[in-house]
Amino acid sequence: MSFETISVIGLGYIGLPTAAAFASRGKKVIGIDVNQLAVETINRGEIHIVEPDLGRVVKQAVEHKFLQAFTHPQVADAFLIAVPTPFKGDHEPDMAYVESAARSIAPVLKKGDLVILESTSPVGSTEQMANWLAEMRSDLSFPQQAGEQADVNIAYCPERVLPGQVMVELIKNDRVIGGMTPTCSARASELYKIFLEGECVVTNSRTAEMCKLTENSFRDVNIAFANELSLICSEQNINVWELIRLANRHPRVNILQPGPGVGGHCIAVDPWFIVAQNPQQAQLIRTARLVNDGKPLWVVEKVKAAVADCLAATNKRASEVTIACFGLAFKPNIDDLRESPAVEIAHLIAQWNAGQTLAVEPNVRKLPKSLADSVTLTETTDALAQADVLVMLVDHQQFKAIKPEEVNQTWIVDTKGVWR
Ligand code: SAJ
Repeated sequence: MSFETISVIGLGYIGLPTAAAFASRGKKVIGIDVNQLAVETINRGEIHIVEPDLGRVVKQAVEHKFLQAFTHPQVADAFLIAVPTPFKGDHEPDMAYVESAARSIAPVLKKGDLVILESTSPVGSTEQMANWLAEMRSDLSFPQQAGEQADVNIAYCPERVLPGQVMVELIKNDRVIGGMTPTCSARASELYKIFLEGECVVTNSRTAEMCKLTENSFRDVNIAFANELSLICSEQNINVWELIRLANRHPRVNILQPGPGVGGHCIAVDPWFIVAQNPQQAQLIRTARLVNDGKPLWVVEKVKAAVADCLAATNKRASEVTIACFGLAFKPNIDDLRESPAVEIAHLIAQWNAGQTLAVEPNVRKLPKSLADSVTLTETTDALAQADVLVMLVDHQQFKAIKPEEVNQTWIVDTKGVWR
């Protein structure tokens, strides 16, 4: 059976691009989000999130009536759930949004439908979702009860797109398809092939769930290695950037780059899902998280030491020392400040600093709430002219273009190796 109408539940960073990708292939797409404002924005052909090229694709899709957003589920042939899975308490995954999305579509499900979970989730979540659906619809059969004969097919298919390149990676990346049965996988592959140029690689739902968590944990562990090296090199008075460049000349060594910490909504979160389910076994994954989460505090200590040196070497009082933070985004060349270690560091510096704290962030026009009262958003040239202590936090292209002769400060804390 082909998919006439596709419904995407959760119109955020993953759901909206996915909805737009199906709509751009001429499919009727129903987007569902509990956020009334997001629904209204999308139905005007506009977007409520920042992602290159997304605005254009959504505008076209809405204008040609292929994409329409609602706050409540409607009948469709396929449902993709792409709602957030944050953590709660002691880094336990919070599945409340997935449960509420699953329960909300249950009443409109019909025989022949396909339900896909895309949200990053702990192992076993797809089976759990299938149980919630079965609980609410005893008139339909599900794969855990009827296997290949199920009325409704269910699969786990994680996204793996890189923020900033979503519209390209969504189409080009290979896709892991974890059906609860081979038929579930076949139908899910058929669905993604509507827009996918990459390959559909088929497995079961538990392996697919673990695969997503593994990908981001792999990156977190590797970044932690680089961050730990930066701490060791600081003690040993070795330039970590040069060290990594040299070590990476080895044909089987490829060390990532240290930084102010790990931000974003995935890499700093997903490894905890593995740790929560496997506290005894996941020693390395837990330690990597702690190393990366500890980096902002280490940077702040370096800034305090630089200010102390500045005070010792000049006649200034603490209240006369100006600190400038370069970059607030969670990674280079984006405007996304959420879960950013740079914002955390700027906040901690501003709370501690008796003098002025400046921030330069070429990609935003307004500071986030946590900095609004204590930090002044400044242009690069003004910050370079006014600050006593410079703190490099994000290697945006604009900062890499600053010429060495424009930087005259003695006290520099450079977490990205821009001002080597
Ligand atoms: N970072 C470093 N050093 C590096 C690379 C990154 O400190 O060498 C930092 C960044 O500055 C940032 C954080 O890590 O703070 C995460 O950035 P990222 O570019 O590694 O990843 P995200 O969070 O933008 O996207 C990741 C991607 N996962 C992998 O590369 C394995 C993406 O493919 C996933 O789809 C996404 O998480 C997700 O949604 O899960």
